[in-house]
Amino acid sequence: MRTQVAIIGAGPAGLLLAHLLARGGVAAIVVETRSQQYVAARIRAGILEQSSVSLLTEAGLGDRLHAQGQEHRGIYLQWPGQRHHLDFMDLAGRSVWVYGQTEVQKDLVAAGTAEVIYEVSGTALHDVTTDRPYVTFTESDGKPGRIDADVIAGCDGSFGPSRHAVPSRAFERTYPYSWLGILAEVAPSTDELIYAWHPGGFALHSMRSPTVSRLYLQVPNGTDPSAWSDRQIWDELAKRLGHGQDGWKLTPGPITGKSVLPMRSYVQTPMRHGRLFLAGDAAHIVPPTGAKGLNLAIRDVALLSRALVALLRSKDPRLAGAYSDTALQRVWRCTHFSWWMTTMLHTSGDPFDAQLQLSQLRWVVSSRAGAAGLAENYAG
Ligand code: RFL
Ligand code: PHB
Repeated sequence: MRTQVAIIGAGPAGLLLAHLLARGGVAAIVVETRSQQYVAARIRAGILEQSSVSLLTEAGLGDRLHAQGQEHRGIYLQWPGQRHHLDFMDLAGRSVWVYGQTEVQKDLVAAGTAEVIYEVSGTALHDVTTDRPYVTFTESDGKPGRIDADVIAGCDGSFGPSRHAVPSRAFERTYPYSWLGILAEVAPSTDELIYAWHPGGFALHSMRSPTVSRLYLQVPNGTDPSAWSDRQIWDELAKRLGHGQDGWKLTPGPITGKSVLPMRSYVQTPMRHGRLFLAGDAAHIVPPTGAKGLNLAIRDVALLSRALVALLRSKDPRLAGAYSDTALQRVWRCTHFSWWMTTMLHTSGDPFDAQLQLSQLRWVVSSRAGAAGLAENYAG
């Protein structure tokens, strides 16, 4: 097979890149190890920042988002005895939207613009420093496959082969805690997300729709999700989120999904090697506290699609040459913000750290500059 851009990975980065390239008149083929159903059902991110919503809307992918997504003006930040609302519209002139990654993925599949070969194995990249790179793989029926292209886009997440094909420097931070996340068939007990500092550990009340809640608890690394009964999870969430505080109640409901998510910051530089370009989780991972992972992936492919259209249609290499440096500026901003939110809100067991965190939280909610800094970063 021959195409202009061979894309590895049909997550949000890969499918959106194929969609934007098609709109720009550039052909692409995507290869993906998992099935279409598996990719569409993976429960991951839930918050889109304003710039992601604008980009998806301009790309013709905004109909369901605007009909079913929930626009939020801000978030609540809290610690025992205190809950404060940060109004992003007022502080930064921007809002955020609750719309699950699964929904973005469904919209991309429904658009039907991407040609995807699902359930491949043994994906390998070849000759990436030449003008004729190619990708080989084995199709689900055992037949060998090969895509010859002008460019390869590595959108294969943190476990894919693309990042290993870039001789690069990696910057990394691991954290001594994970998140236990649940999905529950119950109306959210809050109108906007609650980020809670608590001496027993961080908790987050998020949501997916008016009838589905998504909640998280800070837990030690290596926690087995089945070690927590549903009852224990709801009790711990109630404690950390302040059930009873000023009359607020957390309503429990049936838990339909439970998983543990490790926390990591990772940035690989550069994001390009010859004719191979990395985008999304293939190049960087952020801990989910700042809700940035999916938004960064969307931002990368917005830049990359413009660069590849210029390179392949107008033979103009300038944007492609600038891609890695331009993308990394925003990657590092989000890496810092995600690290800052994470270290401000997760307890380490050290009483000195706890006092610094509480002091910082008081400053963020009481200083317009502090609140605006958080709002500008969170809302994108
Ligand atoms: P994805 O979504 O991981 O997609 C990469 C795709 O590449 C495929 N792949 C291959 N295909 C072909 N050949 C190979 N050898 C391949 N190896 C892998 C994979 O099957 C997959 O389909 O990366 P992408 O597109 O860059 O999108 C990034 C986002 O998915 C990610 O940043 C966020 O979901 C991060 N994230 C979360 N972010 C949040 O803001 N809030 C969350 O609650 C949240 N939860 C999560 C998450 C990431 C998770 N992962 C990756 C472990 C929960 C999890 C479990
Ligand atoms: C989610 O809804 O999954 C979510 C929301 C905000 C975050 C992280 C995850 O910071």
